[in-house]
Amino acid sequence: MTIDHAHWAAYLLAGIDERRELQAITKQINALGIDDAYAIQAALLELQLGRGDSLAGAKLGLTSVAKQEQMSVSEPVYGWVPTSTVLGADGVVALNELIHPRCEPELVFVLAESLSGPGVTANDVLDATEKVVGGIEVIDSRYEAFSFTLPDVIADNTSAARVAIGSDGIAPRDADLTTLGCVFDVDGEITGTATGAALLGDPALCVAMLANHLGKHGQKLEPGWIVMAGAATDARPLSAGTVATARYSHLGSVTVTGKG
Ligand code: 0L1
Ligand code: MG
Repeated sequence: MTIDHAHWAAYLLAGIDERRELQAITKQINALGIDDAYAIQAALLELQLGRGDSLAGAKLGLTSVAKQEQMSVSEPVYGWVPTSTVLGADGVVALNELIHPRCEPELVFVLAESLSGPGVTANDVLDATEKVVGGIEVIDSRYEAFSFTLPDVIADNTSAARVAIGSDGIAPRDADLTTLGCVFDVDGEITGTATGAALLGDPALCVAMLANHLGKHGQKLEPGWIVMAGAATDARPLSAGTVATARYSHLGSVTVTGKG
């Protein structure tokens, strides 16, 4: 079966623009494979870039074993970070622009050099990184009830919606990223704690996997880009008045606030 990538990309973009929950693609066609899902994701990005957005970076999702087991997968998913989705330092999230957002802490690599797979290692990632900062990603699946299969969420750019980036960073070898800790606090309640090792053993390895994935498609990670390594704790709903803070060892804190 031939999948019309442009059609499904426009379908997803309408969900983003109109802040409308969509029926999952796999409820409408039963043969959506991973390669077609990434092709829809690429077509969606092309539409966004075609109307003036630019690329601020890339992201991984499903890099914690817990999240992979929930979805019965053994591979992360990869997506893009359009510049229009990067928040200012205040971390205010306008909820009238989103559908049913959730927030999750992220380790973010800021690259000084390009990374081009195949064969990229965790050490190569550290060599190419200017700094590591803390962040909070806001994910907002375009699908009804945040319910999807793996190909659906890949096509939907891995639910990417917004990201707040911390201002305090460290050089990548100034701390052991596997033991770097995060406490995620939502409205005064600690909802999750994790160390970097929760991300497939090493956050730098996750970034290497992304560079190697892109290499298969003739793409690379570019200098100046931000790269989210994935969330180590569960995402939490972001509602009007919700204040979520990720407190990192070595990296300071990042806060997002839901503005109704
Ligand atoms: O950034 C992420 O980890 C999202 C991965 C896709 C699954 C989800 O939307 O929860
Ligand atoms: Mg994420």
